[in-house]
Amino acid sequence: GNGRFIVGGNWKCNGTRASVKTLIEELNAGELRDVDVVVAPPFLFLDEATETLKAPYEVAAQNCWVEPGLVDPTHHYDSDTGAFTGEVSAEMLEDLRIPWVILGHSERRNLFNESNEFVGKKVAHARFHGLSVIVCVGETLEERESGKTMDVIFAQLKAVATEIDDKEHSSWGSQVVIAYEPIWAIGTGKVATPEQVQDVHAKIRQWLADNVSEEVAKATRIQYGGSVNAGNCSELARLSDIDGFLVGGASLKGDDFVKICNTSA
Ligand code: G2H
Repeated sequence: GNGRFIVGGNWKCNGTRASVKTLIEELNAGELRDVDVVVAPPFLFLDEATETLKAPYEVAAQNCWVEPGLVDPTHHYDSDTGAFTGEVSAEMLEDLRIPWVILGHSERRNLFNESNEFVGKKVAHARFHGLSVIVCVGETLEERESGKTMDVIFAQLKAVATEIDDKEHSSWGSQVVIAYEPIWAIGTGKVATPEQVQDVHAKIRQWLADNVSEEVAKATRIQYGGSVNAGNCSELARLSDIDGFLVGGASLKGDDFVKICNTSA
């Protein structure tokens, strides 16, 4: 792996006041080794998580807004606040000192029709507001079976790379994490094989070397996401191009999540 192992807990649209309290207590009770951990509760619980989760846990939002028509998302100060009922802006996350945001999760892309271009603009705008980003990429089963996996992923990466200006590229390594999540492995219990994951991760890294820079390619951390659990994480963590996990279902169980976080140590 490259850089420090990083594990994200994507709670998705789960949690009650009571369950969140319990989960945060479980996480605080866990002993983390040498690892970065980013926990992403629904918006309503971000503030509570920020207040009560102890270091080294950091908090992420699961999404944030940017106006799709925005021409240059890196040079507009206040373009994402305003008449956008129901949305939460990158500026608000910055103001609340939420350090991370997950963008381009396949559930956003598929259920809410977020295009590659829109996700790219969101990433650039979030970076503009100083947020670190976990950007998700991945193919459907149909795309994999028709041999289009890397075309799909490269198009998703390109949309991000074109929106971020050159200056930002040097900070990709620490502040832009790529999560490879094959859609057919999400919440299905079907984990991609270690060979499949290593193959895609290595190709993502090569793409970064060819299209961004060698430096960024080396420094960028690439997570695997899709039915990761306490039982299958060790085998995956051994692969050379896996720098962490993005965990959904298993991040709702404190003990399991802490185990997954400590896989690499
Ligand atoms: C993939 C993952 C977390 P799960 O979406 O982003 O979820 O671990 O439940 O497959």
